[in-house]
Amino acid sequence: MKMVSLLLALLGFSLLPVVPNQLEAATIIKFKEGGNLQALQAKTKGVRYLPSLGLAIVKSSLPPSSPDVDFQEDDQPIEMAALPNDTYLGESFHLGWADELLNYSSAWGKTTGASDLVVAILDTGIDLYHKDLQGNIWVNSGEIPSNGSDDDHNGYTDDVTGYDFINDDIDPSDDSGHGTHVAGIIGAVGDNEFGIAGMNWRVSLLPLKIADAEGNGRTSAVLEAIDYAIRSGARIINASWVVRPKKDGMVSLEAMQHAFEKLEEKGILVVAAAGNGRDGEGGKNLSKEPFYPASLHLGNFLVAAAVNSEGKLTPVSNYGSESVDLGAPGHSVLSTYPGDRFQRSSGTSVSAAFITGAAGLVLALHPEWKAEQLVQALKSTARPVDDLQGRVGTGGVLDVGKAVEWQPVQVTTASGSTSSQAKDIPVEKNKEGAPPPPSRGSGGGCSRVGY
Ligand SMILES: [Ca+2]
Ligand SMILES: [Ca+2]
Ligand SMILES: [Ca+2]
Repeated sequence: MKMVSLLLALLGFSLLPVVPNQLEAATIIKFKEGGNLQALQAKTKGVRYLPSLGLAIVKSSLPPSSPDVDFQEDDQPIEMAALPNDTYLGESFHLGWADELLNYSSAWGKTTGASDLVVAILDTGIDLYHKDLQGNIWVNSGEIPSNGSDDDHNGYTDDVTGYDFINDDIDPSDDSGHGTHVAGIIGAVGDNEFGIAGMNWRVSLLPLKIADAEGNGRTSAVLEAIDYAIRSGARIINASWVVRPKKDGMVSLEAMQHAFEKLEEKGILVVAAAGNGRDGEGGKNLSKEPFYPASLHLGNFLVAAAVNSEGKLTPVSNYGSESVDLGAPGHSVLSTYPGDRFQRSSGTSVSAAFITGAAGLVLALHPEWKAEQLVQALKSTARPVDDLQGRVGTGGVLDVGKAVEWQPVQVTTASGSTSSQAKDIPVEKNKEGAPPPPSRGSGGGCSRVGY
């Protein structure tokens, strides 16, 4: 029996293409205003309602046409946006060349982060016990562990350190490495005489597992994670993944767009990876070939392209001045890896983590700021790089040192009172390509997006 299993495993690995979509697919529905949730739950098994989004995930067959349902759509597969390479063991490391490029040593003169700032990492999970992360993992203060009771009434029993939406359990540990690498860039514990320093030496990393060991996830898990993140007080969502494109037909992402719009309403920043070229191909221009969520293009988004140590776009990084905002290191960056290890990794996943880390430092200094100010702070201070002109909206790379010094322009009115320009000037929608634009536009009213 063992021989047969081994043979199948080897065949599966060497001959068959990886089948990415084996996770259980769900149906996503949105309720009408005043829709009757209880009636639906009485008729249908496995309904999980997401109160902050007004959506529900249904993991069984839905009754034919319900009057309470606004829309329904199929689950969509997603994939991680990193390209792992060589493994490093032992020794003490720093983030290396990224320091000079990003100017973050200068930022650290102002702040090294805030331990109560919640950053949600929607990924493959996080190694909760990594010596360089453990001290910065979010703890659900409203939940008493291991008493079999949902003490904070959030719908999840004994969830003390986030949630695993793939296996539906309270252990969002990382069986891949992707999420742990992302987490270390954002917030590996600094000044602890071990490993690396994350951009935030102290922060609250909320692990929300939305993808399996192979980096394959589903949009239904993302929606559950967004609802959880909102209710846990997250200020930033790191999305280092993309929806897997289909060659044929439209892919409906109405529910995901609805969820990201809810985040925008609440002033929660979303940092998304632009995505990487697939199957050995180079990076794509998102203006011609959209990747989601990057191409959703909402006002609370920052989208990251990957650059090398000279600030040049890496060959695999997607780009596009309408959807992608700025470059950040995305080539051979060292960070935490499961089992107290450290590894180098590349891709726009890494770049998104740097942007998230920078936004975290800005929020540590200005905890009252919303996504709108964070977007302006990071975009308007990006350092111009010739190679990025016309390829990302700002034409530049992240400059953390400048970002933490940014202030909204104060406008003096005739009566002599001052007000913040960032708050008083309406957000200009759909302004594209002007480096640096005052804010990101919304996606031109696309309610249904696809490939
Ligand atoms: Ca709970
Ligand atoms: Ca409990
Ligand atoms: Ca450390």
